[in-house]
Amino acid sequence: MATAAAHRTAGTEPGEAAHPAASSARTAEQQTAFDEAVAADERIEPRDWMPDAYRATLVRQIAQHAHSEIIGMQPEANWITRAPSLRRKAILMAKVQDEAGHGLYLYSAAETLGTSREELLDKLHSGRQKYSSIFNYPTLTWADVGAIGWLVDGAAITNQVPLCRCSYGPYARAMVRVCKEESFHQRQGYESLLALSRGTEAQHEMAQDAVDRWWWPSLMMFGPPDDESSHSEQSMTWKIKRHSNDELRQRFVDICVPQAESLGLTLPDPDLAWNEARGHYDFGPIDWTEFWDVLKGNGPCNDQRITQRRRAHEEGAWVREAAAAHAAKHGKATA
Ligand code: FAQ
Repeated sequence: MATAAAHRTAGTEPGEAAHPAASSARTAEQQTAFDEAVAADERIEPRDWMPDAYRATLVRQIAQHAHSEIIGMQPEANWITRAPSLRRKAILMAKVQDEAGHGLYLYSAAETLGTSREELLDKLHSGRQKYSSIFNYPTLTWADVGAIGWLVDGAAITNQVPLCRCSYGPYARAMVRVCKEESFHQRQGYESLLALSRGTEAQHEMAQDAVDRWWWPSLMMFGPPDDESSHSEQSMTWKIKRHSNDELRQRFVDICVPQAESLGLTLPDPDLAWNEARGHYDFGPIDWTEFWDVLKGNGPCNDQRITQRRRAHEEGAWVREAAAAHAAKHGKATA
């Protein structure tokens, strides 16, 4: 919408009066253009005017998402040296590298909102920003790698496919590629679990044990129930989020039940049952005390994850310095 876009562009027009009344009229005009663009399903782009709270919400969510991708490398990387075959090792290394790539797209998307990667990493390292609760659980056996692929990547896709239609352009576009890669991750996890489930009795038990441990934390990934979700309503009005936490959680359960049957594994929930009237599976209560406890830092691996992240950052300082020196030298040579 060309007219709305013209009003949306941030900044003061040349010669525009700095009078407070003129400035507040201009802001009202920009707010209207922003609201119209969101209502018309247009994309908001980095140089467009946007409300401060919209920008802050995006930075919060994108940063948390980016941090989840890079912290999420740790649980699976734990198994790279112990993968049971060269094929599995090569697949796992590629997957973990993909997660690093997702982190990069997302930090770049956050940079378009005026926040530097250094600032966001500093907030992660000092505990001022979050990452997904799911990555505070340990990977105890090789089957956990399959369970993460099937359930954690599966939950991530369910949550992220609607984000491809997020109102903020750079985030939505990053999600398109992320979702394609996550879809491959989900399938490799499923295939790996299937091989274990159809293997020896001990392998089948290992796969079942992994699913038993990862099922409930995967459901928690979608965030608190709708009546306790502080941001959902506003984020849905802004079309950052397209569905509520509970809607996406239900969609995920509905997808997983038949897949678990095909895998020959059971989901650890005695209340799981098809509800003809609702057209969905009913499922048992989620332990929200555990969820909030993990968010407070009391999960089984919170300390380990953040300590490892800080160490990796410190040990990588020379790489960043060398890359910056190279870029500066290259820039001078070009000039
Ligand atoms: N963990 O009001 P809401 C992946 C916080 S990527 C930790 O409902 P919102 C790929 C929330 O921040 C996984 N904190 O919040 C992969 C807020 O606290 P705040 C990450 C959580 O933002 C696979 C408070 O609770 N995906 O797995 C969680 O509207 C395998 C109230 O909650 C994304 O980040 C949680 N699970 O909805 C990588 C997707 N849930 O900030 C490696 C994008 C909620 O006020 C290996 N994010 N909180 O202090 C989103 O869609 C949303 O941010 C939600 C939360 C749905 C996660």
